[in-house]
Order: sequence, then C-alpha cells, then structure tokens
Amino acid sequence: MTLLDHPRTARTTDRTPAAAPLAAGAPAGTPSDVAAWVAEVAELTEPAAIHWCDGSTRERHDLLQLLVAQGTIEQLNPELRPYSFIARSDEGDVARLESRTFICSEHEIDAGPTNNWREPSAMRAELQGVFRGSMRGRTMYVMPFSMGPIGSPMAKLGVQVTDSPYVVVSTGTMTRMGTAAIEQIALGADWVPAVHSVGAPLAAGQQDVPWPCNDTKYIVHFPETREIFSYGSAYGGNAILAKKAFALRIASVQARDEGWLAEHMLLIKVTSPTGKAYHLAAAFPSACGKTNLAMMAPSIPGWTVETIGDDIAWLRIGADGRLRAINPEAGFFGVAPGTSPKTNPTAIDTLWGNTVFTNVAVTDDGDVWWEGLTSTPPAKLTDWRGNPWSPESGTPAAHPNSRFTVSARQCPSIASTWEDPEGVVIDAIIFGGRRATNVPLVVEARDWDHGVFLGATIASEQTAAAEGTVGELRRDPFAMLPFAGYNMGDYFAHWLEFGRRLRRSARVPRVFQVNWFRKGADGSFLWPGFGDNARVLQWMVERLEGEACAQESPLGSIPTADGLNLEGLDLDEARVEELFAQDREALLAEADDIEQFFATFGDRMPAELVRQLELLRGRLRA
Ligand code: OXD
Ligand code: MN
Repeated sequence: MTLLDHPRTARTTDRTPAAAPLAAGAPAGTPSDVAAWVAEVAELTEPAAIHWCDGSTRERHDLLQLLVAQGTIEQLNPELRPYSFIARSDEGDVARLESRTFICSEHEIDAGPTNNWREPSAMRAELQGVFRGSMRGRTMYVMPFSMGPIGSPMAKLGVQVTDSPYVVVSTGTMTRMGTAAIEQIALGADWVPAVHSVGAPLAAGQQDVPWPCNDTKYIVHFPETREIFSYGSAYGGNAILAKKAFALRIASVQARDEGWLAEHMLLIKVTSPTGKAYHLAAAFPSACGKTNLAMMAPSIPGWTVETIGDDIAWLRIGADGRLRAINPEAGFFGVAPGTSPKTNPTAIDTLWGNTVFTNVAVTDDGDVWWEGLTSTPPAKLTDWRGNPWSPESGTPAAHPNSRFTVSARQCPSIASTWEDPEGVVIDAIIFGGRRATNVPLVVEARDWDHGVFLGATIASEQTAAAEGTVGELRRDPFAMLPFAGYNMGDYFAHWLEFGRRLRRSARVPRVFQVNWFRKGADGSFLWPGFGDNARVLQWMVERLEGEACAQESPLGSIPTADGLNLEGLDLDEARVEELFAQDREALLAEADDIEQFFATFGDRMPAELVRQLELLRGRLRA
C-alpha cells in the first residue's frame, strides 16, 4: 500500500514525535503523522535523498547557490539588483494550466460546471502511475508552512514535498515556511498535505536540464480529504501549492464547511486626510492590477493606501462580531510586465533586491527589463528564452506572464498591521474586472445580496496569467473561476448565507463594483487609473462615512455629478458621462448572457441571485 492507494482519512493523525526509522533525517519532534506521510511519498516517488526544510536564511542561500550551479537561475548584477536572480522556465511551462487542474470530489455535481472533475479513485490510480519513481535521482524537500501569521487563530498549516529547489525558494518567500510551522503542527494544528514533482526523474549519470518539467501536467485536488497532488510543472500556482491550490481551492472548501471565506482578494488600508482608516478587500481576476491597487500611491493629497495583501484574503467573523481578514501569504508573486515607476512605484521600490524574477528580460549590464518598465526598451537585451533581443525582434522580450517573487516585508507601503493575528476589520468589499464596455467606473451595491450578485456576475477580458485566448470575455465570478474548490452555485449560496450571519452579528460591509478599463468610442481608456483610482476609493470612504454623494441607477448607486473628486484631472464632462453610461439595450443583452451563465448551475443556483437578475431587468426596463 502506498500513498495513493487510500485517501488521507485512512491515515494516522498521531501528533506524538515520530521515532526512528520512520523519521529518518526529520528534525526532533516531527509529528508521527507528518513523518509517516513523508515516508509514504518517498516510497512512491523514490527520491535519492530527503531534505527537511527549516526555512532558515542559510538554507535559502544554499538552495540559491545550488540553483545557480544547476543553471536554473542566474545571479543579476549585484550592484544594480542586490542578491537577485533570474530564472528562465521551459517554454512549455509559463502559466497556470486550468485545463489540467482537477477537482476530484466524490460526486461530480460537487465540483460543479466550472471545474474539471475526475472520479477520485480513478484519479488516484492514474496518479499512482504518474508519481511512481517520479523523483528518482532528485532530492525531495519537505516544507512545512503556515498560511497566515504563525499562531494566528485564522492561520492554517500545510506540508508540501517537492523535488524542485526553485519551488522551495519560492515557497520560502510566499509563506512562513520551516521550523515554526512544524512546531504549530506538533502543537496539534491540522495540516494539508501537498505532493509536488516536476516529473523528470534522473537516471544514474543523466545530465539535468535547467528547468525540469514534464509535458504531461496535473494539478489535482481532493476537496473532501483536503489533499493536493501536482505533477509536471514548476511554474507559479501550478507548483507553489500553498498559494492557489491550498489557500484558495482547498481553503474555499474548508471555509464553506467552517463558515468563513477564502477569496482571491487584495487587502488595503485606506487613510483619509482626517486620519480615519478603513480596510478594503478587492477581488479582481488574475493580472487585472490587484498588485497595483494593493500598492497604490494616491494622486490626491492627504490620502494614503497601505498594503496588507495583493492576492488572497481569508475573511471570518471575529470574536468581536466584526468581519476580519488576514493575508495568508508572506510575499508577492506579481506580474512584471506593465509594472513601472509610473504604474506602481511602490512595487518598483519593493523589487530593489532579494528578488527572484522569472521569465523577464535581462539587460546588457545584468539588470531586469520587461515591457512597460520604461517607455523605450534598451537597444539590446537577452529575452526570456535566453536569446539576444532587440526592438526589431518583433516578439516580447519578457514573457507576458513573467513574474517577480519577493517578500512582503520589503514593500515600503506594507501596513504595520499586516501580520495582525486577529486580522483587520473589513469595511468594504470591491469586485472588479477588465471590461471595455458596459460596466461603469464605480457602482455601489444596494445591499449585501445585490453585492453577491455583482460578485457572481464579474466578467473579464482574459489575460496571460492562464492559458487561453488573451482578450476574450469570460465570466469569472468573484474572480474565483479557476480557484473555487467546489460547485460555484454552492459558493454563491455560501456568500448569501455568510451575509445573513453578518447581519445578525455585525455591521455588514458595503459592496462596490469597479472597472478601471472602460474604453470610449475612440477605443482609448476613459479613466487614467493607477494613482487616480484613489479618487474612487475616496468616494467609497465618503459613502462609508454616510455622505450623500450618490444617486440611484439601474446597476446600483453611482456618484452624483459632483460626487467624485476630479480636481486636477484633465477629464471632460463627456468622458465622465461615458464612464458611467448605462446602455439599456446592451445591459439587457448582458442580462441574457448572465441568465445563461446562471442556468449552467442548475438547481445549485440560489434563487436569490435569479431574483436579483430579474430586479436588474426590471430597473433596466423602467
Ligand atoms: C496569480 C494568478 O498568480 O491569479 O495570482 O494567476
Ligand atoms: Mn491571483
């Protein structure tokens, strides 16, 4: 019997320290259940050695040196970019692979129409074949990690094994990884097991490649038993399993069962000129500017935005009855292209050093470059594939989904409360997408249930963060389409139910919808975006403070004619009107599209959201 012959529920949950020989090489005090699981993974995957990660600086340093020696990364010019590295991935391993991401719930209906479902025992049998001997010739690293500050009542623990030292370095940045996490498990915390292999076993004497991976890829989740298996990719969310696989897909199922929310949201603290602070959580599809908003430098005097998280938020009703949120991550895995001193000066400052870049271009003097970093590219570069590049090459120098991986601690705008174990109190929730048409700059929901409708109907033009045709419009409810670990209809119902609980126990946060990407008739963006998005935040804060700067519209409340602070902006009235225009015909056509989308959830679709759609149609026809 090996790991995949039986689900996790059939295994030990003994937390007493493991005895030799089970825990060979494990640090003293390693819980028996962790040691037993590691032994089972090793029996299946047959690594040449096992390394138990302590998460120390020394360990990170040694791994970076190893990666340099193996040719996976190169050190950048230390004078320009201290202690920073560039990794070039395999050309077939550059983004999240939604088509190879599986939710293997017992019943297909529980995965729902937006997920790829496979019958769990059939998937176990398939994975058994795939993982057998997959780590031969490689070291298997064992990474205990905490999502959320160590010891926080909102944190959750996991253990990932991987045969990729690049993934260890990345996980070390993105999570609290190492000894402190295993100590939490030893104290009794539940933990989620995650197995990762690049799927490139090495025969004796076989020369390794810089970026080992496999053409066949699997990112598999067993939601009921909280297990993750990933094979064949070393890129981002496919391989850093703490992030999308655990903190969103598995955590969303835990959240449903335990009465909280695991969301694809940034977290910010906004302070007005009077010194009053508010916390906002905002969901946007991948590569729609979450990191930019999370680190925004407001263009309006007196306002500050501080960063708590840029990608994932876990929200629950705290002991005080307020809605509270933590950022479960410890770093940023941000999209590089488009990041510049103009669009995100804070990110640029964050990346001064200690950063691992993946698939960006490299300048002649050993620094990084990507499209949008400067308005004119350098005359000569090495592109993300490692080839010489010039502006005449006609191909992007950096891959459109190239990334930086950097500790959140390096971010100059990080809020002093970002690691508050109790989380911060959430005052408002924002939903956004990339929409050239139909969706106004900002709308306030009429109430929580209408807000859930706004979240459920997010659509966005596809970006390069996942495979697929860039620019195509797709429904991405709550920006969770690729990340909900269960039936999205049930997920909507969970949000509605959560609102009912909030109404009983606490002040219900306001809900807003934004769209920075609306285009005018001439095809250009109507709104300057970036630091000027603070003007929209200002309007939200004024709404939170009860100011009457809103008027009703079919889609929700929008700013009154003088409600939005446009001072100092060169934006004529006609363009402002276009930003808020609600074309009834186009919106009724969109309502038909939403109806079809809702219908895909069959009887799992909550009646309340169907009612919200009818209410919208009624307002549009009035
Ligand atoms: C991400 C994504 O990497 O959403 O955050 O794709
Ligand atoms: Mn994301």
